[in-house]
Amino acid sequence: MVNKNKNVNIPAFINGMLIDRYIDAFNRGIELVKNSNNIRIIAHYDGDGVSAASIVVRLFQMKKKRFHLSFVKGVDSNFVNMLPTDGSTLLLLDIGSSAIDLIKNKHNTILMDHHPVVGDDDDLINLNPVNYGMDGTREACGTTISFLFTILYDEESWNSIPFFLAGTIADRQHTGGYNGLNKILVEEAVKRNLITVRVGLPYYGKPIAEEIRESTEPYLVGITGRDEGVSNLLNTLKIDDKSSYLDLYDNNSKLVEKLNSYIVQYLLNHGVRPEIAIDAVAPRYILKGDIENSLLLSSYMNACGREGAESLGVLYAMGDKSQISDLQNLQNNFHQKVIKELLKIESGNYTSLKSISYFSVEQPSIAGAVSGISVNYITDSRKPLFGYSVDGNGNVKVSSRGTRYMIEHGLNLTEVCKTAAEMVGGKGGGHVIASGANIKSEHLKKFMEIADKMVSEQLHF
Ligand SMILES: [Mn+2]
Repeated sequence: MVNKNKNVNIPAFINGMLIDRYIDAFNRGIELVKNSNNIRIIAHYDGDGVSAASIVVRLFQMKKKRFHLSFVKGVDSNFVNMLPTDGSTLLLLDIGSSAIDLIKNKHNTILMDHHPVVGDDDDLINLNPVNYGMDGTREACGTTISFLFTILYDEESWNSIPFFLAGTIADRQHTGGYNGLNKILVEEAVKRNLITVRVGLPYYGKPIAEEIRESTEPYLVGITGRDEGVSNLLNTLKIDDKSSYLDLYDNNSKLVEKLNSYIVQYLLNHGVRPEIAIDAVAPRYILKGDIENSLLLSSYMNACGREGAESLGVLYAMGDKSQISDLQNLQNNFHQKVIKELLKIESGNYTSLKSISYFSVEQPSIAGAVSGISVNYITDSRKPLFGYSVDGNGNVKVSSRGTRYMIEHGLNLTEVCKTAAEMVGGKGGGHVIASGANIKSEHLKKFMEIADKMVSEQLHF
């Protein structure tokens, strides 16, 4: 294939993946950053946003570029106040697609988001994969685009691959196997010997009892979070609770197979959709460096954002290894809160309407994680799940999650959250599979009723 672009050399492995006007947009973005010495970065505070920021910051560190980085929870007045007014280059990571009309210096703005674009993107350097024929929920997320941007800028950036995996996993892009641009990048990383792949359960080097008890994906109803359930399982299979999955993997493949199939069968027996149950045994990506487990790194990047300490993840990415113990503590803290809420849902602590279910959670930052896991492993596989939290001023933040199975049968949570929120005077939107809304507490019941009605009309099993 002839490469018409003079500034960026499009590597062969990506040939045919990006349409010409997408390559052109990358070109213009790279050119803009090359000529900028003061770069404003605004990133979403979740695992995708923190990883995307880590990736671009690593490039700027290498290129000795001056930058200023902030994280935001959403498009609000805080976000608007952060927008540069001095004409400096603006990078929007995993956020901003719904706010492009608010941006003054569009020609100095590079959008590396994967949420649906609202408004006129004519003057913007729009790198949103959705605008170039890709699926923003499985083929590319904010991290994917940031990573691609940096490797096109300088091939050295391939060494940011751990953060590519961390961010794409945090965004759930890997479920059911990587696709599209994500897949191409992962395959290339394997070819370059930067990562290795092992197919198995998502357990690693810790004692197996601890891994099964603490893992939430897969979440095993009756077992996860409980010592007794875990020891019953291990006794049944005659597995020493102190051995690690890695040990077993290397030394006892028969026992690993037994454990793998037991867990898949267990999930199926507990009403988990087959495609999700089967996906418990999946490719696991092993990194080179201090943190080998890509799932763990992903969990660190997510937890530091959710716990309001994004900079820890970014500093670690910039080479500060002293951050690891703090990241560990944050992750553990976040994870325990999620497990506590999951156990509550397992014991029936949620409301079920005709076509949706909903539950309340104390801390808004864990609502998405809890609904995402519950909808796959605990609650009705035909009902999307809505988690909400109310702050001291009566503001409600809603986080909803569906599954691919529901999407295939008509679910569109973007529409549901947007319309239901607007009908009660609030705001909402996001992905078809994962969306959110901000409303007032007195309208909560009405919002759920509208959402239930809309989902009833959308879903046809
Ligand atoms: Mn994202």
